[in-house]
Amino acid sequence: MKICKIQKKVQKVIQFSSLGFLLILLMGSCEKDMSPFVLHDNSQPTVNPIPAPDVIIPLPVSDVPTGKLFTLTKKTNIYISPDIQALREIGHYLADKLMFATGYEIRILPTTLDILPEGSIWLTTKDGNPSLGEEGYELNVTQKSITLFAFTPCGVFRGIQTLRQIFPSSIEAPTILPGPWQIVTRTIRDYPRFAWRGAMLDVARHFFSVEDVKHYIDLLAYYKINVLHLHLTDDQGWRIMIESWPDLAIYGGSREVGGGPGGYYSQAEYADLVAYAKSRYMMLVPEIDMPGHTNAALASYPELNANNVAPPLYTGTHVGFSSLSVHKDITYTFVSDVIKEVAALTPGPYIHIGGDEAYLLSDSDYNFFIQKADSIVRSYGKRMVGWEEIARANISSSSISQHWHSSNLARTAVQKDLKIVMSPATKAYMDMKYNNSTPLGLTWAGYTNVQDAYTWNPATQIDGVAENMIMGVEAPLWTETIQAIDDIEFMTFPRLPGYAEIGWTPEALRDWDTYKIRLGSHGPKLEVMGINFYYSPLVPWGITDSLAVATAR
Ligand code: TNX
Repeated sequence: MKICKIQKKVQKVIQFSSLGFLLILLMGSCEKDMSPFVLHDNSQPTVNPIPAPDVIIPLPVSDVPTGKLFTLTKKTNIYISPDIQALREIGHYLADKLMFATGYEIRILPTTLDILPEGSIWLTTKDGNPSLGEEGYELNVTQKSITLFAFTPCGVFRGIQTLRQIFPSSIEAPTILPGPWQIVTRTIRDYPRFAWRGAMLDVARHFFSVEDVKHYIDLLAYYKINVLHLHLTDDQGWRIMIESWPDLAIYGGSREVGGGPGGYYSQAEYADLVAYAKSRYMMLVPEIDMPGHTNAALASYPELNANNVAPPLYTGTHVGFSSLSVHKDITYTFVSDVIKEVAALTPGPYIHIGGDEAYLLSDSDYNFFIQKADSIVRSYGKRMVGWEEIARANISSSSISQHWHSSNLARTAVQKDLKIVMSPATKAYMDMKYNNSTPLGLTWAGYTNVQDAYTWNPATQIDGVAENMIMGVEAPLWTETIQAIDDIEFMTFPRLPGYAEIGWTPEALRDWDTYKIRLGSHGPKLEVMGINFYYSPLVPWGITDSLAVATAR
């Protein structure tokens, strides 16, 4: 009876937490016909379906709970059809994700059947429904099985992130836990609002290892982010080997902000990152920032300077003091060689050329350079992306302008028929401090708390820039003050899930008051994953299951 009272009390508090859900299941219900979560009341009907705990970020387009439970057991296998490599790999990815906490050796089995053994997970693009699009999926969880349908393997991969999120948080634990591994039965139909849902990482101000970037890719994938924009070069460092200009990386990459040793990616390492991102259905967009933000290049090759004198390496944090020489022929040999090598290593269609804060150049010199860069990028079969300033130049309408600061430049871009990626610094810059006690980050665009980061609509952010001109959203993390993966996690979480939801979920379904509760339910998930996130007081954090993890260790 006592347990029953406690249960009734905690039900309300923890009903949105998947761990809470697990706890309630473990406690059992106090009356036979009473389902978890439903307060017993004589006026209520006695059949009480189990509502699906509302934990998915980004929120799906539709999610209909059906009131039962599916249980993952040691007999569960993953079936795939058709038997193609992409689905096999996704099957293994899912099995790996489920294996650590459950301890089950889940097998990946091709099938041609539509009826599978009880307890199975079926991943399929068979008879895929094109109306789901490239990234959409349908997830059907019944008592007997889980079916994940999509039109493409990418859609299956996105659906797997949803599946991971609806298991108890402890499914993400690195060590074996007892379970039970249950989820509420439901039918989800889901697809994204925007095609471009990005995160940018500045590896130039501080360098981050391949391992760190892969870890970051995994965190982004959990929230269905599909673009990783790597800011590879800046005044403080050049981070990718260019074989035809090797000193860019060897010398130009040898420092970082604060004077540390920096580093760079060999071409093989960069290709490894591209492949890793691809395995998470994420496109890598490389940025070579030009004509400003080029001190590292200018320091490496004297001939790139107007006076043929190389400046020293720079380890401070000022911007706007360096420029390529726009009227020297060698500049375009350099740009062409670099773009050629980067394009050859990058399967995605985009090359980002920066173009921001070129304060040393006149408008006409700037425009001259950007037009040249645009045609060079196109000559290697790619589309140019640049920060919003590029919209001033006369460039091809296949190019993309990334809004960060100026509404006027965004409107100029739209007038020129350029598509826009929305990264308004006042909302989407993850290097802005949460508030005045945030130990890391900058403040030039103001503080951005978790609510500010979530409560804006890309399609109404700028007068005259409507949804049809917007490719999507991207949240940059500039790293002047960010030195380690723990710092990346602290500034990114918990803002990033909000950007992911802005990019994915229909605007009409978004609302801070319900989102913050879902975000709170991700606290236990992030904890179990070991992420160093900021416990924003604006978020009602769920009950953690770190205790369970500690016991297992
Ligand atoms: C502005 S936004 C920059 C970067 C800085 C950032 C710091 C943009 C295109 N340029 O060079 O790192 O502010 O928040």
